[in-house]
Amino acid sequence: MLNVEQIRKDFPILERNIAGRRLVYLDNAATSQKPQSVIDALTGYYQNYNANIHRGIHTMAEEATDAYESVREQVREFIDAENSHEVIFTRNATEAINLVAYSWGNANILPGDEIVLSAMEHHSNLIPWQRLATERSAKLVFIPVTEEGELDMEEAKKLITEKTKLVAVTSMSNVLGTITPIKELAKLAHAKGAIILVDGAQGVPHLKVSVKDLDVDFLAFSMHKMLGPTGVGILYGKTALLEAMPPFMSGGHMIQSVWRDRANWSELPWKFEAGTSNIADVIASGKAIEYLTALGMDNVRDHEIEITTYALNKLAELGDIAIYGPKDATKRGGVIAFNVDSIHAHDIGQICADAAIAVRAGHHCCQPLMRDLNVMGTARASFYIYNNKEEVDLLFDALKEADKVLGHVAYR
Ligand code: C6P
Repeated sequence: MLNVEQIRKDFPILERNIAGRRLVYLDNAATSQKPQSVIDALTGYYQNYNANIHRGIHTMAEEATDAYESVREQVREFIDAENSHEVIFTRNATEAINLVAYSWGNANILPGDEIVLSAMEHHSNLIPWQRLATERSAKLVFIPVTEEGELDMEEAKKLITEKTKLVAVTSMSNVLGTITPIKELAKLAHAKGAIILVDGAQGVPHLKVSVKDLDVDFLAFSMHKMLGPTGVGILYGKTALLEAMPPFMSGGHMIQSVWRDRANWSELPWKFEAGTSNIADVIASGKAIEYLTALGMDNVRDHEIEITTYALNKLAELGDIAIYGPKDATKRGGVIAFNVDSIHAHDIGQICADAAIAVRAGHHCCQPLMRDLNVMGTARASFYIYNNKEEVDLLFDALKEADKVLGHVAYR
């Protein structure tokens, strides 16, 4: 189990007061806070060895290159990939998914092909496929979500067919919290000759991941949701797929030789990293991985189950609350989307903000799922390694207040 009180000391922002109250940060699904080691790595790079990478041969250029490339190896180890050249640095998970949609998608999706998604995808794992499907006259197919908020695997078995070229699914919903059975989906996809891309933006920060064990073809995630800085996404891809794909962006650094009328490409992973990389943020991301590795991802998950179970039970005491997603915390991550009576989600967000509690309110970039749930939006609390039960109690108190002030009268 995690020593949450000890962990909290590593996150200076948690000392912050807002309008005289201690900050309660429950918006971790949007972005996590950063430990001091990550902040120090950022300033350390700029203070001591700021230089461009892969180009210079001076000392600082070599130091920066070594630091940057060593994070690639850390990421490889963290997700248990075969080779570090299968790890591509992008700006965020969204860009990683777009890279696959443009580069692999345009080369492989033909008219009539089917791309299978789930009904709970974030827009980042929906719109790139919508655009590809429109351009290539392909079809999008959606695996539904059951009443219990789980992915309907019986339907998945029927919907993944010989026509399927790609299954692209989230490993954890940023609204329902639902954890999807990726290993099973990978087997279903491969049995039909399709490949699988996993949107790990929510899953990777919270669950132990082995791309080898899951046998996924692509995995996309963002470091900023797992203690790292913004501006760093990861695309993992199997070597054979990445080697066969044309570059996504082109320009400096991704080439081997250039003539006036043509060029050929660098080897992996640099073929996909055109231009100057986000050096400082990648280097600081290494400290985030170090931090999570030291805690142990099994412990991170155990803490999440404990605090989510507590929160689900506590919030249910309100009575007037609708909580979306699986009831059992072992089937979901620490993301709780909810509505209280008929109070608008933004009003809940505001009342929480007045109590220095940061939650998110809105459609969470999942408008199709909101339509399925028949709501305009929800409020959402999301937890991470530094959240404790007292913070859940403070959220409960704020919601009770919202219900007292606005419940029963709001929007009726
Ligand atoms: N969800 C949330 O508050 P980027 O922005 O590229 O780092 O991550 C996109 C993304 C992709 N998939 C899922 C499942 C996600 O949850 C997100 C980001 C944030 O829920 C911001 S909208």
